[in-house]
Amino acid sequence: MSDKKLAANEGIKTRSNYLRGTIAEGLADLSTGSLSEDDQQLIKFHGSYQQDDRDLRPDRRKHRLEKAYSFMIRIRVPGGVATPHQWLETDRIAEQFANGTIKLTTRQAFQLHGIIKTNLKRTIQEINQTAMDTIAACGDVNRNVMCNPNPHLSSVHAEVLKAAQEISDHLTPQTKAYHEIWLDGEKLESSEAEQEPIYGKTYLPRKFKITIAVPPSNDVDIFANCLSFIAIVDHHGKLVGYNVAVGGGMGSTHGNDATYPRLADVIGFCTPEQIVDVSEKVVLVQRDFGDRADRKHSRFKYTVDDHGPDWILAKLNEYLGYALEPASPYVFTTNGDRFCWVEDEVGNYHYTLFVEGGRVLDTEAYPMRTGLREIAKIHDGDFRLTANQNVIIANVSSKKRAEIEALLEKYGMHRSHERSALRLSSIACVSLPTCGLALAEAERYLPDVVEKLEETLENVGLRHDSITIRMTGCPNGCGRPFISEIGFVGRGPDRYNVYLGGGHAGQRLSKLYRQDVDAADIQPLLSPILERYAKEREQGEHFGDFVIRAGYVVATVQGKDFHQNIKEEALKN
Ligand code: SRM
Ligand code: SF4
Repeated sequence: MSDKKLAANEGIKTRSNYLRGTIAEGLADLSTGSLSEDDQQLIKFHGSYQQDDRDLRPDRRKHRLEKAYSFMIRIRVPGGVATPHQWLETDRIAEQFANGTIKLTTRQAFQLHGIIKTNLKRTIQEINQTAMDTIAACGDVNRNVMCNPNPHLSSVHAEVLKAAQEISDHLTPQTKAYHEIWLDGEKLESSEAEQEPIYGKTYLPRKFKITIAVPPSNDVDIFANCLSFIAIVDHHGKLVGYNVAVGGGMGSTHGNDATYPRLADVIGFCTPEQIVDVSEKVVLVQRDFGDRADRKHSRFKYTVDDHGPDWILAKLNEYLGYALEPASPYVFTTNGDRFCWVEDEVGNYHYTLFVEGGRVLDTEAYPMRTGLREIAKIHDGDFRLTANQNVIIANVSSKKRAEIEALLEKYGMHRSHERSALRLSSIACVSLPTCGLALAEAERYLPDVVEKLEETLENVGLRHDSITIRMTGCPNGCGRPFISEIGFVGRGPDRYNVYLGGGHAGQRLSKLYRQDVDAADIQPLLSPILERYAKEREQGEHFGDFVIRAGYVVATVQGKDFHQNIKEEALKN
C-alpha cells in the first residue's frame, strides 16, 4: 500500500455515502444555479457535469452575475443501440429541457447540453422512463461499453452486442443513490444495507473504458481503451473468443511529460463465456493497484506501464483463477464508418448517416434533426450510434426502405455520403462553449479547416481518399486525435498542436509535427504535404504511413516516447 496522500476525490467518494453527498439538498437550493464543489464531482457518477456557457462569461462578469450555469447529461447507450422510441424521446427531451441539439459522442452515447439545475431531476426521470439511464455515464467507474455497430455484418455482431450489454449491466454501480435522488426511490434506512460488491466504497481510482471490436473494423478504436476485446471468428463464421487488450488511453496534459496517450497491449485470449468475468477481474486489478494519489497518473494505462503488461497478465490470471490463452492473429483495416446503404445477409438494409461533429441539429439549410425525428416515427428497426459520431438507421425492412429513402431525400440527408472522404473521416470533440477544459475550438472549427483542405484535395485528386482527421480543444483527447492520421489539439485560443502519422486503422499513435500553430496557418502547413502525398504515394499507401516514410514524423512506438518530438523541436529552436 502506498503511503502517498490520497487525491481529494478519494475523500469525496469516501464521505459521499455511496455517491449521495448533498446532491439532493443542492438541487433544492434555488439561490444558485450551481452545486457545491464536492457534489459537482459526485454528480458525474450520476451521468451529469456542471458546466457554464463560456461564450457568456465576459458579459456575465461585466454585469456581476454568476456564471450561466447549466448541466450536461450523458445518456448511456451500451453498444450504441437505441430504439426509435428512445430516439424520439431523446429528441423531445433535448427540445424541452436542453439546448435543442443532441450530441452523438465518440463513445456511442447521447449528450444533452444546457439543462438548468431546476430541470435536472425531471430530465433524468424522463430519460429513465425511456428505458435508458445516465448512471455511470461519467465518474470513476466503468463507462458506456462500446462495440462495433455493424448490424449488417453477420450474426457475430449480435453476439458481440449482447456481450457488451452484459458487461455494461455487470459493471453498473449498485448504489441506490441514483434511484433515491433522481427517481424518488425509497431511502435506505442505513448505509450498511448498501452494497457495492465490485467497486467498494471508493469506486475506481479513475474512469474506466471497455470496448469490443470485430475485425477488420476497428471503428471503436480499441487501442484507446482501458480494456478491449477483439472478436476472433473462425473460418465457419463462428465466434470462438476474444483477444484481450489492456492499457489504452488518450488523455495528456500540455507540458507534463508524465502524461501521455498510450495504445493498449494485447495480452491474451478468452472464450465468449469468460468475457464478463475477465472484464470484472481487470476492473478489480485497477481498483486494487491503480494510483489513488495522483489523478493525473491514475488511469489504468499508467498501472499497466508502471507494472508492465506481463505483471498485469499474471495478476489477472491470479484473480481469475485460470490463465488467459495466447492471443490469436487478427487484422484491422480501418477505424472509419461505411456510409450510405448496405444490405445484410437476411435482406435488411442499414443506412449510415454522416453527422458532422456528432451534432444533431436543425439549420434552415439542413433540417437533419427534424428529418431523423420523422424517420424515427415510422422506423421499425433501430438506430446505432457509431464511435465516429455518426448514426446508422439500422435494420430497415425492404418494405420500409422506400419510405425512409423518401424522408432522407426530403430533409437533404440522402447525399450526406457525397461529402469528401476527409470530411467523412473527421471527428471533433465538443469543446467550446460548454466544455470547461477547452483551450481552443473544435466542433465549431473543424468544419472550416476541412473546407480549406478540401480545396487542396480537389486540386490534387484526393477527394475520395479517406484520411482520418480529428480535432480536440485540449489534450484530453476526447476525439482520439492521437491515433488519427491528422490530429489537431488545442493549445490556446486559435492555436493548435498538429500531429501526423497515426495509423489508418487506429493501430499507431501519431507524433507531434508542429507545435502551437496559428489556426490560419493550418492549410499552408498541410497543403504541400497533401500535394506530395498525391504525387508520391505508393499503391494503397495511407496518408499516415506516407508521412512517416517521407520523414515528416517518426512513428511513435508507445506512449512514453510521445513527447520526444516536442523536446527535439525545443532543441532546434
Ligand atoms: Fe472526454 C473530460 C467530452 C470521449 C478523455 N470529456 C471530458 C469532459 C466531461 C470535460 C470535463 O471533464 O469537464 C467533456 C465534456 C464536454 C462537453 O461539453 O460535453 C468530455 N469525452 C467527451 C465527449 C462528449 C467528446 C465528444 O465530442 O464526443 C465524449 C463522450 C464519450 C462518452 O459518451 O462517454 C468523450 N473523452 C472521450 C475519449 C474517447 C474515448 O473514450 O474513446 C477520451 C480519450 C480516451 C481516454 O479516456 O483516454 C476522453 N475526457 C477525456 C479526459 C482525459 C482523461 C485522462 O486520461 O486524463 C477528460 C478529462 C478528465 O477526465 O480529467 C475528459
Ligand atoms: Fe473538452 Fe478537451 Fe474533451 Fe474537447 S478534448 S471535450 S476540449 S476535455
